[in-house]
This record gives sequence, C-alpha cells and structure tokens, in this order.
Amino acid sequence: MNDNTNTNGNLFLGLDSSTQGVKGTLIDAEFGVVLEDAVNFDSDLPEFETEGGVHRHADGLTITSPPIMWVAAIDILFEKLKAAGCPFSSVVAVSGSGQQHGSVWLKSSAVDALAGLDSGLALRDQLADVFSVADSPIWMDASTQSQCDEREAALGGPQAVADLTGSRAYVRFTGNQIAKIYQKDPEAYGQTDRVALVSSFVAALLAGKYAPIDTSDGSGMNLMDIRTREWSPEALACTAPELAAKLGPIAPGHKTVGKIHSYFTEKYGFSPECTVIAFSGDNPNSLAGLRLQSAGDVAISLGTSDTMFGYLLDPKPSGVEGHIFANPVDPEAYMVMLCHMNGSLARERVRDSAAGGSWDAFGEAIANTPAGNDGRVGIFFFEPEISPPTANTGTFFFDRNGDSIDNLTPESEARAVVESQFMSMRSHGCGIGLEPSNILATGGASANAAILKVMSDVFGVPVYTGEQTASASLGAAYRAMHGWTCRVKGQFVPFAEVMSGAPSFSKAVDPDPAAHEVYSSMLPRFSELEQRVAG
Ligand code: 5FX
Repeated sequence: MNDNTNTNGNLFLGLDSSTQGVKGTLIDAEFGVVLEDAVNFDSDLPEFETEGGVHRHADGLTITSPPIMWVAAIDILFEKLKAAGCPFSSVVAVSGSGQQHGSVWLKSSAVDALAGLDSGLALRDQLADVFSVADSPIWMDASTQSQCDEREAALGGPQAVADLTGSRAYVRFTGNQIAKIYQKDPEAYGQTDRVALVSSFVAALLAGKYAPIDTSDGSGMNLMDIRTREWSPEALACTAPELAAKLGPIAPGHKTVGKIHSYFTEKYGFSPECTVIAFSGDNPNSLAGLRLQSAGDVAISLGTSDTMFGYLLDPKPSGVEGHIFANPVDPEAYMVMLCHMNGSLARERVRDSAAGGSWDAFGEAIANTPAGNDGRVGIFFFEPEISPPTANTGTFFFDRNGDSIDNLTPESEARAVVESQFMSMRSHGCGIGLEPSNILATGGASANAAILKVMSDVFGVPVYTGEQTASASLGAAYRAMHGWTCRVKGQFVPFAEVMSGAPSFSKAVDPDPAAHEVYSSMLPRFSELEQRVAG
C-alpha cells in the first residue's frame, strides 16, 4: 500500500476473478498500490454452497462453479472498494484476470441483458437467466479424458495438437470441455449464443457487451492456432458445430473492449470515459505483474507446487508437457508455463526428515555439501508429478554411478531435493524453448538464500527477488495501464516502455561458474535417471 498522491491523477484498476474469489488492485500512475480489496466466494456468498469456490461432483472428476456467483461477487467487490473510499472517478482504465480454462455459456438474451444493465438493481438479479449452462466447468475439472483422446486422434496425436495449439489436449482445456458439453447436453449447446472464458465474461460485464477472448487466455483452450493467433478451423471442426460464431473474435491482450457500462458509472461513480481493456488469464496476468518483458526473462514461483514461466520468442511446443501461450503483453511473443507438482511440499518434507524441521538447518546442510552432491541424485515424487508426467510416487536415490541406493545422508538429502527440482526445471524448460538469462524468484521459499543459490548455480544466471508476488490482479492493473497507453497513443507501445518507471527487483545472488559447470555436465545423467523413475 502507499498513499502517494503525487500522481498525474490517473488510476488503473486490475480485477482478478480467481477460483476462490475476486480481488481488485488499484494502482496510480507511479505504480503505487493505492487500494486493494477482495471477496471470498465461500464466506461472502455462502448461499452458493461452494467449497474453495467450487462444486465437486459425485464422479470425483467434475468440478464446476456457478457463473452467477462470479457476477454477484463483482457488485460486492465494488461495494467494498466504494466503502474504502475508492476514487472510482479517477480510474481511466480497468482490465482483469480470470482463472484459466473455465467457460461461461451465454444465451442470446445475454446481449440485451448486458447492454441494458440497470444501476438501480443488482447485477445478479438482472443476469440470472442468461446462462445456458448454470454451473460452469472450471480448470480443476478432469472429466473430459475421452474428448481429449478423440480430439488428439482427430488432429494427429498429442505432438500435432501441441504444435497447433501450444499444448497437447488437457482435460481442463476449454475445447475439450466444449466437446463434452456438446456431446452430453446438445440442448444447452444449441441454446448457447456465446461461449466466453471467465476472463472475457467479466470484461463483458464491465463493458455491457460481449468482449473478445484475448489470445493469451485463448491459448488455454486447445482451439487457437498458436502461430496465427486465430481459431484453428481443424481444432474447431473436431469439437462442436458452429463453434467459431459462438466463440466470437479473438484479440491481443492490450486491445480496448469499450467504455465501461453506465451501470458502473451511475452506481459506483466511474467516469464514463473509463476504458475496459481485454481481460486475460491469471497466469498471463502474473507474467505481466512480474514484468517479464524480453526473451530470457523467467520467473520461478516457489509455492505449494512450483511454477516456471517465461517470455520467449521461439517456442518448442511439447506433446508431453508444458504450455505455450500467446504472450499477454507482446503480440509477437509467447509465454511458456511449466508446473512441477512436488514443490514446497517436497522441500518441507525433506526439511522435516533431514533437518529437524528447521529452515536454518536445511540451509546449513546445503552450505556444507558440494554443488552436484558428489554425483549423488535424489528424485522426490511425493505426489504424482506433472513435469515429467508420471504416476510413480516415492523417493529415489542414486549414487554417482547411477546405481539405486537406499538413502542419502541427511545433509546430502537436503541438497538433493533442491538440486533435483532445479535440474528438472532446467531440463524441462529447455525442452520447450525456455533459456533463462535471468530469473525472478517469487513465492514463500524465495526468502531462503540457500535455495536461491542452488537455483542460480543450476541455471547459471543471476536470481532476483522483490517485494512483489506473482499477483494476477496487479498484473491486470499493469495491463490496464498498458492497454490504455496504446489506445491514447493510437499505436502499440512496448509493455517495457510503459513499465519503465516500475520498482526494480534486486539481485539476490550471482551464479558461481564452477558450480554451474558441475550442473551442466550432470544434466544428461540427471535427465536419464528422472526418466527412469518416471517410467
Ligand atoms: C493453468 O493452466 C491452470 O489451470 C491454473 O493455474 C488456473 O489458471 C488457476 F486459476
């Protein structure tokens, strides 16, 4: 928070409609956060009976959320911001973020309902009847494996789907969800005028008219040609009929959707000139929030699971793992995202078993052992891993000859867990074109110097940290500023130029060239062992 009033007066609002709730972040023209507030679906809207913002169905695979709850949350958030004194009239642009992959199914009556929103009524009372599917499938849904198999077969296999759309067919990706709804509920499909993403739906609410799906969030659908950034006719054809018309246009993330609807000017005091910039997915917005803006910029978020994402120009889509998305702030570039399930949980388990539950002792163990662990390797798949994809779980230890051994010394084990996580990220990231020239570390474990040192040595690049977390709503506020600047200047302005005054990150550690060399020569052997374990 800052109470900086020394601005030119323009404010930018970022909204994040996440799985658990909706958050708003208001920034000034000097990048200071002026105000933040949030709504939690479970506690603020208990009548929808969600747990963690979702409904889990009896089959154990289907997971949905009611879109009318997302609508209701927007009014509550704006009420909260208003009560906190939000200077809505100074907001010149708003953009946003939505949980990726979730779909919102709208009947044709949505067009008039959105256009005619009445500020005397609540949003939820005016939009209750516009949905052709009352409970939307979201990214946690895993019920579409048969549709994934069918669509991969129709399009030439997993690698062909990845080459075309940036990712192989994933159960949560929207194209496979659309195929399921068409097959299981053709009547609802027939009643649908528009299939929006969560992101484009919230943009539509604010603008009072359908909003385009942005190319970056559109990359999470297995429907868009990742190179042309248009819907792929082949991918649409094997999904459902007349789909192009139901999806509507696709647009880069800096595009203006329109002016904010009078509902929001009359009810909350927004200026009628406030511009709505295309919304995007939460991960693309996090990339914008961390200001990854040139080739080689990579962030590693050390959370419950670890995520690595980065800006790149020359992607190598993989039919096995990882995602290539269109870049949300650069229409020529891409972003890559890789998820490693065994993140903090694995580090914490080893900290508990090998370092008596103490991060200090864990750090000392790393400091007392040599880079490369004298050739010993540990692989820790406490949970089924995503990168590499495997159902094999357990801990696996190897000596310097690659022979299986029962355990490592506690000190060696502490080093092994961190080394194997970063070696794995390096090898899988490189496999889809990610070659970091610097790394921004975020998330809880980025406060641990010993962990950052291994990260820097494994990748051979400096590691930076900052106050900032991978916040999607802050990224959305930055994108609001970017899109607004492009509109005002009447041309595309590089994101880096618009962000030039943003607070800088500080260098936490430089790589040790000798240690980096050890890891580089170990990498082929590590990958071979990891593959052996993953099966
Ligand atoms: C990304 O592909 C995901 O499925 C998740 O990170 C969701 O975007 C979470 F909202």
